[in-house]
Amino acid sequence: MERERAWDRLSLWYEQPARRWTEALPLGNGHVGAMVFGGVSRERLALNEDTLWTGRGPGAVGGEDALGHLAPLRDAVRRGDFAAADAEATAMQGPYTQSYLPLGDLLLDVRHGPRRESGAPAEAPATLGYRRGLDLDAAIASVAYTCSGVPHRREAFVSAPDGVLALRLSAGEPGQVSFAVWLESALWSRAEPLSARTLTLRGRAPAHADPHYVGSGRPLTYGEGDDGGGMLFEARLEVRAEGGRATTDGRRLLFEGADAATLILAAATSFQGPDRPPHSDRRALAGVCAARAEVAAELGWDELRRRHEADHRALFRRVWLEVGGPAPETPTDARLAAAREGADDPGLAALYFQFGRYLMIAGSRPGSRALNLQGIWNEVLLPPWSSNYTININTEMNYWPAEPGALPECHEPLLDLVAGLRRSGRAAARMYYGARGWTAHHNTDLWCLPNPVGAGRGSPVWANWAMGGAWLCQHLWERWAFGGDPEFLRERAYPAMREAALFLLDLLVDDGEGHLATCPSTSPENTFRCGDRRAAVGAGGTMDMAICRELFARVAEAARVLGRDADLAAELDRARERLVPWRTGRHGQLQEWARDWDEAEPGHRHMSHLYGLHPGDQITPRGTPDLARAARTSLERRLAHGGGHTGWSRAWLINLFARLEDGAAAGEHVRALLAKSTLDNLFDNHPPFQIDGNFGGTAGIAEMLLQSHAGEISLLPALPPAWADGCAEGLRARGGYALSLCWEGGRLREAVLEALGAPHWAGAAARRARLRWPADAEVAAEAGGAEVRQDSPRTAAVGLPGPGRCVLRFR
Ligand code: FUC
Repeated sequence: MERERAWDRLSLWYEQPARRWTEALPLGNGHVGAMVFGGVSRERLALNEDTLWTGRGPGAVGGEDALGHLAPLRDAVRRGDFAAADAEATAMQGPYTQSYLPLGDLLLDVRHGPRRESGAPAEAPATLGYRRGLDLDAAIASVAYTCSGVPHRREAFVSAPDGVLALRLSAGEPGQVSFAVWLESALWSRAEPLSARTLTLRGRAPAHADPHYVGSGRPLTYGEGDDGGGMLFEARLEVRAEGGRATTDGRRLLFEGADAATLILAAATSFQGPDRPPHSDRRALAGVCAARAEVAAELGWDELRRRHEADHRALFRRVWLEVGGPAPETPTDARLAAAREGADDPGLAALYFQFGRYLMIAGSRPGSRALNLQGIWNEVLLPPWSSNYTININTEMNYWPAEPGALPECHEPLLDLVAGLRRSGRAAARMYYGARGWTAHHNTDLWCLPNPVGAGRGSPVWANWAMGGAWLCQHLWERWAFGGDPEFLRERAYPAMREAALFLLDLLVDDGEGHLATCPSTSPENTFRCGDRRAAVGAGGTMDMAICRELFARVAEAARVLGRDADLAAELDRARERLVPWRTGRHGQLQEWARDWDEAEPGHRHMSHLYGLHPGDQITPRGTPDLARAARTSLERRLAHGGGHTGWSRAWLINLFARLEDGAAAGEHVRALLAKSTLDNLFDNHPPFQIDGNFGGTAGIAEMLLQSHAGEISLLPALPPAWADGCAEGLRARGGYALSLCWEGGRLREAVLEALGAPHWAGAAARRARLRWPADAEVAAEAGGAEVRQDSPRTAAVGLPGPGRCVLRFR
């Protein structure tokens, strides 16, 4: 299936500079993030560093009085006094999370044409042919225009191999690059030139932030002195101009008449990991930034760029997706505007998919922090929901595309977050529930805060949900299911999953009818009606049960694979059998709670009770047709009442309909995501900007093309009619496979199944996969030693002799 891949067409581009942050274009290496505005005379790169958060270090988990409320809460639930249960839950709450911060801005005043008298006002220069863009394949943002007959060009990237932001200014004629550059931050900080070519910004973050929604009069509090609390941060800029003159005015660096200039910026903080307070050694921090910036400056632009592109492409080029024809010569904002008017642009969906993969590479790399609500890009001091990790859907959604999108390395930061929560969450399990194991609630932060937040004032409908850790364990399992690394299963996945399961065993109570039910239990973030009241807290909510069922089964399976803990595996099997079963309510819907209560908000954005359909795998159209039908009824009810109104909610719908194998509905929700919940720079709009919808949408598109959760690899399970022709290459499937698919006129033409060298399966004499395709077909295989046995008009068993590939053609 060798066809030309037009990587150079994978760009976002615009004919005007960004007027606001959500029009600027994101760069990043997991640690340092930058939003490039592309102004002609004033350029702004808004900067972030992934560890720059408020807080003094890991805090106390609270919960000193929580246990005293647990028995009364459970009593109240048993009595059906849900108002009392909510009140007891509220009384259990501990402190809020800390907040992710912006670092500051790299600013340039660029002069075009002859030098003005000093003090003369800057005029907006007339430009021709302005174009700015983000090349997703090179991970380079660029600005190009002609001014007074001279072409000017700027390019920027954030390099993972060299750990710096690099920006180059050049012009089509010698001596035409003149500019002033400086650094600013809204945090306590000081910017200072160290020479005519070096600038530093040194600052300190607040020791504490209240979330914006608490409405505190003084939300940010600074501590005293460099060791009195609050993260230290530093940015160092090195400029290497070619030709011309370099000076400083004490605040800015000034360059006059250069041929070109390369700017290198390194940034770091005093973060030492989630378990320790930040250090207070300014000199060490300065040393880190100086070394990084100077080494990179020595390498020079061409070499930095070469290394950066090679590093990025090694990840990005694993997957190619083309739907519809080649990209039109239309700026991205104009394509979006047309989509908002109802145009169907499947190519824009493909671009959105690759943008999602780009954002994952730019925002999440081994050793970096996990992607938060805004990835690593945040420009405001008090961001929405603290730009934290909301783990009752949003953070998990961020990582849905990591494995199918062939970016397992980028999954690592989330798995590190789980490891941190396992350490911090043991205290929360003990203090709040008297339980073994570890737990985390609905959100967390840089410091791996594990407790229910709300400080006695929050709503239990979000705060008192203790399943965050258990949901995150799904990611450990998925890493194993896709990657097949037994050492990972043994050393990292199993120990954390096992302890999370112990916590759940201790959270379960008898529901009075012989079933085991989590208590307290909420269904994020919907309330139920009972009488004339709304309430949040009950026992055995549908999502909780789905998560318990999933985790218990996986821990038991892992124990058997590893030959360990036979007694625990048996106990988990028994407990799983006793969990409150799936229930169908009077509307034919999958019940959201153990009882058939009405939802206070039937159009609620969360689809919590559908966890078993997606991201879980317990509900499938062929395996559990009745449940799949009930899930569809629930979805339709949500939609009939306005569901899907936030970006991430819409993105979840794409995945859910893909799992129901309904390509037409999935395609409609992709269109709605683009039309209603996407900003001009393709960032997801909650509103406001929140990045989960980008990743959820990306995962949903992958899920429409390839699924592997139901014991078989399903090709084009939910192809929308409007995506008649296309090609997807390199998507990954569970069991350690990469798939390439080509279709025409809505029919699959060719599939290539490649067995990857996953350690667990590589040793096996043969790899066996079961394939399913959408329409009746006759398969002609070009097997290269593979054994293909078609056993129905739509399925075949494929055996590959170890790693290798096999090509299937469909007639
Ligand atoms: C959950 C959602 C909100 C928002 C917030 C960050 O509380 O219900 O819509 O995404 O997280």
